[in-house]
Amino acid sequence: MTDDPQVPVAPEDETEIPESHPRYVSLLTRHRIERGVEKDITSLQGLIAEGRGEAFDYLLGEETTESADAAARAAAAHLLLARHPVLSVNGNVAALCPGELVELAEVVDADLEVNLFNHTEARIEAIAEHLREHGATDVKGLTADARIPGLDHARAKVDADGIYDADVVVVPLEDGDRAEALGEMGKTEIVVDLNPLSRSPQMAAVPIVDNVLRAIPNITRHARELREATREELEAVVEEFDREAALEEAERRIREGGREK
Ligand code: PTJ
Repeated sequence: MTDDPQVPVAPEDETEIPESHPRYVSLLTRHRIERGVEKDITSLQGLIAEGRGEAFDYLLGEETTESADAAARAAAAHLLLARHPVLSVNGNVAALCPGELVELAEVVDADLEVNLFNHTEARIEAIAEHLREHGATDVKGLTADARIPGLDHARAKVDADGIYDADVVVVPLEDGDRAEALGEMGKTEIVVDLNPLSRSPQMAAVPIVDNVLRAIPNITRHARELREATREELEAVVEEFDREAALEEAERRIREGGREK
């Protein structure tokens, strides 16, 4: 609920939400997810996932912490070092930050691949079209001619020349099973998830505990800064990142509130 009587609870257009509003991120997120459901991009379960994420974001102060920023920088370095980076797109991230995903893919030369938990052809098509409307030229996930070993649900379906072949995969709002299975395939996983205790960030080489709305553009910003760096410099950024410390810091912040130590 908005605490500003000037802001409609369900604005028709996101430009109706003033950026100065204390609940701006939350209102914008809800608006985009709601529109995502209407367009058959986001699943109904996506609404529940959003509510869960929002509670964690509230406790994190709705800002990118220092440790999440360090994780985003390590993610950018991994993506720039990768042979074949892929950004996995589900119904929530497609609704929340389609343009930002397309931009990141361009900057690090990654593929975009739609991969869904609640898998239907109609949703895959709707998400691919939505990404194209935001500037994507090639969207993978429609062929689904390979399978991630050890997974028995629809999320195992991937493109042979996409996620199956990738060495580095960005998996925002992932389910733990697939995160584990991708790890077992030897892929480097970059997970964006507001819950540091969730199995997917716990499995990830780089867990970014931040709202995707902030995390994706932040990875892009770091990638732009690091674009001219040498392989050695990028490897040093990867090496310096401490995943355990990042997870612990995020959990401490959520449990205790307040600023980072
Ligand atoms: O589009 P589909 O069919 O692939 O389904 C996508 C969802 C997200 C519905 C599906 O993967 C799912 O059910 O996910 P979970 O198990 O609910 O996990 C979602 C995780 O994302 C939770 O840990 C939330 O805290 C977190 N989360 C929610 N919103 C955000 C978020 N993390 C970062 N940014 C957010 N905006």
